[in-house]
Amino acid sequence: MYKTNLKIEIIPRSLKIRIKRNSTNFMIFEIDLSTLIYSDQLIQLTLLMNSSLIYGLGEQQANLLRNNKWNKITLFSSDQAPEEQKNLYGVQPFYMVMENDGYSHGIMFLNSNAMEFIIQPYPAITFRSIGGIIDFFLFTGPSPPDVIRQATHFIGRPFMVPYWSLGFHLSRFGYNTLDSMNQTLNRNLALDIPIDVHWSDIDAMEASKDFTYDKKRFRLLPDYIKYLRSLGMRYISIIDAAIMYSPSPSQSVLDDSGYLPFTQGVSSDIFIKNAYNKLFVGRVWPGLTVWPDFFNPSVLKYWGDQFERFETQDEIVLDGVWLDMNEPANFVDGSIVGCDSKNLLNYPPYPMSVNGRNLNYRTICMDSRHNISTHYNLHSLYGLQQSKITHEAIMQRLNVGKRPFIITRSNYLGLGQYAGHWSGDVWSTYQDMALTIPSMINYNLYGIPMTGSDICGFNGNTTSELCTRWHQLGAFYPFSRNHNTDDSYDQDPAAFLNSFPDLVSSTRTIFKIRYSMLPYLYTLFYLANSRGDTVIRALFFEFPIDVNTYSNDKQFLWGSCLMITPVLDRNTFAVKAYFPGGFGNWYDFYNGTNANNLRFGGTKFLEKNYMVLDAPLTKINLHVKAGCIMPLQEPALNTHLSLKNPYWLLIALNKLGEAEGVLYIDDGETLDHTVSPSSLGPYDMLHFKARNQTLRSWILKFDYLPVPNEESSLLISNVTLMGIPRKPKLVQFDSAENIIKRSSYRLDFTYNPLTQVLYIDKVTIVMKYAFVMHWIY
Ligand code: MIG
Repeated sequence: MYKTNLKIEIIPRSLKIRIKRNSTNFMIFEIDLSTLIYSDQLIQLTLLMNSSLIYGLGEQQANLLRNNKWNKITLFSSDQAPEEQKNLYGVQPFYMVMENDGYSHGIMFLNSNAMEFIIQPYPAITFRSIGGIIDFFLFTGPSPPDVIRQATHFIGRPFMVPYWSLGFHLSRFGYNTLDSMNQTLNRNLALDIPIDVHWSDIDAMEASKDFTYDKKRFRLLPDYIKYLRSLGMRYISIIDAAIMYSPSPSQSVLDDSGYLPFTQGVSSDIFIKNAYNKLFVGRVWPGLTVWPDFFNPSVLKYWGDQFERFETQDEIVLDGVWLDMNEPANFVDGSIVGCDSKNLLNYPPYPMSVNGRNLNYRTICMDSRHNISTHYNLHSLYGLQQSKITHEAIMQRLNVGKRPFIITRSNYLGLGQYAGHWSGDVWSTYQDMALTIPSMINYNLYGIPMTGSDICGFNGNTTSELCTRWHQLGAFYPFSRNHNTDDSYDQDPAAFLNSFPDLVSSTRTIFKIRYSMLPYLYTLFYLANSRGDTVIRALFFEFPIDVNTYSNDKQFLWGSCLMITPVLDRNTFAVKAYFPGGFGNWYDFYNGTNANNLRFGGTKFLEKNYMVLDAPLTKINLHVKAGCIMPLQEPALNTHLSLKNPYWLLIALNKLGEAEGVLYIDDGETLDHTVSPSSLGPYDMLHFKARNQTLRSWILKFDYLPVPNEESSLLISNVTLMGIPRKPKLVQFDSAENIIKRSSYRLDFTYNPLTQVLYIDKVTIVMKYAFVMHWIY
């Protein structure tokens, strides 16, 4: 708590405490301690507030601005496909409040038991938990980005993603054979769809057992992984939390003929126990199962051993790990013989309802035992702890010196340090597609910017049109993966070639655009990792004094520079868009026209910064904010190839003729130097600034070149300036040290008077040296 920002008032002759913001006198909350409940298995606390603009509290499927009409939000990790008002896979007891004047604060309840938040129209919020202590934190901002920087400073900043993980991911449950997996990849590559990562699901395992692959149906998987790598691509496999229970006939720990992930877990004694100190046995995909206790100090070695054996003996070399079923999910309620009914852990005195069921529904009994406590206390931390152990095991044992890449379903505060999250089993519906936007925005508020949803939906069959729109939206998920359930039709882009070729062309186009924007996206991830910035932002985040933005969750931003306005409805070819800061504040990404001038193009102009934009089936609307310089790069079929291409600068001048931006570059995989002091990866940090008809670069740091000692391995080949009012007489390049020594020369350019865009597209600028460029009227 930044105490100096706050005033604490103790109301005389009462037990009321008021916390106010000094500068505005805004009451952040009032607690009446006489209403407090503080017992062993029930804690309750109410904060009276002065604003009902509440965001966060996950994981739920909901609109961005939380409904405050007695809205009861339960948090408890559950294997529950997204549905509104249900508690889902993750637990994020954090919310942000917009005050007045654009100020904001964040509140975090650091409690791991099953809990409820009740948002009331007073406004007020009641927090209830069935265990633990009251440990809550206030982050005073005052701007929304400040709140998140403070919160992630406290819970841990997001891990630095490998560059390749920002490419397109192709996956499905139910390839069933390596042939079909391979064919799916090849038919998409043949259509020039960029792909970086191919994933396999539990159907590639032998009888759904972790750390195995089916040696018949996926016999050549090790070779396939080599093939992917030869194309510059990567491979990721699912790992389920539960391990098959398979005691060997001899019952001897020296007998390693059985299923080693089980027998080794027994010999190192790392599985969760029941209340009688025997193995806790439930049932998941492989049949009877046990669960590793990721809180046991011996589990790190055990877990690392499994990955290492999979890699060295089976030659399954993973570039990343996909952690599923780690709520933990179970096909039966509790153990195979149920849960003991006569105890206060399985049946607590305050019977908190979890999606209308009791706590043990389809998970493990609350009285089961971990090394450090009962499952009752640790349930919602299981996915976090598994991610942390997986992160450490991979880093120490397999990818030494490289960034681990983990995507997990269950999660808790602080997860962002170790892993990203996908939103689970969304349905192939427009409704679910639309609600992936608030999901993604919220995970950025929780410090987990590497997030996204299954493109085209997981459950149910998608339609061609929905899937076209979903690829357009999904191209702007930080974690961009097409994934599908095993009993639905194929939904990879190439599957639509004959039935709906528009999907293929639209997807190709939009993913080329995504790939061209990866240097910008990667820089955002660097800023998230180094200082807690968000990657995906709601409009209100950047325009907090504009109340029109407060409930907008149909549009979103990449950083502060790119606004994305997807079509979220069927049979809809125009979309109403809000332009925060006014039309003049935004340029059309595709042709560079300032939105103020778009009315001349026949677009319907509405009042108050709203406009109806054309949105034909193959187009998603994108706008660049005036004042921004976005670093781009010529796209390619994957990031291994695109990283060899020259960079482009997209410059959107504001009314004063100014713009700026930064670019972060490194090798894309070395452990991040900002978080891990032990690694010293070299990187480049460039700052670009345009003003007074001059573009300048500053080299803040430059010690990385893709090809060592080869200066031409980092070049800018293209500069596009939006908002140039008339044709310049000449464009001149100056550089004290650039490749053409002490020279000043004229550059070729073209100018489009209709769009007012200046294209300088035949340059060769060596990024290593500062440069200056003038356009002269
Ligand atoms: O019981 O591994 O959310 O992405 O394809 C379902 C099969 C288990 C749920 C995951 C989904 C995955 C599926 N899994």
